[in-house]
Amino acid sequence: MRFEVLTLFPESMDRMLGESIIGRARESGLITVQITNIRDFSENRHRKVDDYPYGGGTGLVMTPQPIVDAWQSIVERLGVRPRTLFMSPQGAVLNQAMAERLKQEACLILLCGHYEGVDERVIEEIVDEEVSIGDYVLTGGELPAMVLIDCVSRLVEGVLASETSYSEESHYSGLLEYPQYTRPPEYHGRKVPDILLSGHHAKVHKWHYVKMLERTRDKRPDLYEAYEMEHPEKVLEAFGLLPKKKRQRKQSAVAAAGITAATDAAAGITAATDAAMAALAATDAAMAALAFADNLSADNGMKVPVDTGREVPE
Ligand code: 6GU
Repeated sequence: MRFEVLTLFPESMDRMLGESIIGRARESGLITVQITNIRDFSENRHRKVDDYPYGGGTGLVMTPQPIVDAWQSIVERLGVRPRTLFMSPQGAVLNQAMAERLKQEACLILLCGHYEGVDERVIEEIVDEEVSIGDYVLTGGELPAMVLIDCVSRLVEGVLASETSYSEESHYSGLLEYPQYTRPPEYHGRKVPDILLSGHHAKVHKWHYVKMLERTRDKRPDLYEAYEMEHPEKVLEAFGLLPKKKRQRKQSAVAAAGITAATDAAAGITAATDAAMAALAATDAAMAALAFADNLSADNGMKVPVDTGREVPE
């Protein structure tokens, strides 16, 4: 994959992108990052690239000529017109899904603005998409471009050590990562959880998954809610709240919905009123499931916060 960067600050970007995993990926040819200095294309005799804004106001605006000519030189060199992104706080915010989509491109041009912005006609003429990296304002698009290059490059096959390494982790699956430990087994009195030293792979795997769920629920309830909607059974199973297969088959769809609502409430996710409404539809099943949830979370030692003060309406 190829990244063509248009910037006024080529040196610092090149240095940062020469290190670590991305640096190695560039050396091995898995990715190419070529950086073009916009100033080199200025037709102004002082190599000026900015000017005062029409209509007044503070700050300077990048003029269109050097940017569009620099961009044109890339298009001519490549013989194609790559998708052109403008790094801007006005863009859609980069996330893992966007990174997956951008990975499909053979080449991306990343335009980094500076000062108070770029002349609007540049955006009209060459930009396909504006991309932000979050809801805050930075002084330029260089750091965001590096964030994007890092985030997309690590999805390119061969860039990470093993092919599975990104698919297993974090935002890829919609969950945060489980806590990691290395030697020593005890540090400043803090012990590595016994289960990780047990060598019991199935148990370790289950522990990892439960920790991912717990962490996501505690740190990023927004991500957790989305994950839970997509994989309700996996979540219930991991917390030991899924009834045995046989029993489940006998239950009607309504009763199953009641169980889901009740166990959600037991995990402290759904607002009590919502749960109560859902539970009303299948009170018996909900009561049974709550008792079941109570029992299990009491004896399996897992941290499922159970809302014991809650009343299930008759
Ligand atoms: Cl892409 N550019 C600037 N200047 N500020 C930002 C940003 C981009 N994303 C978040 N803040």
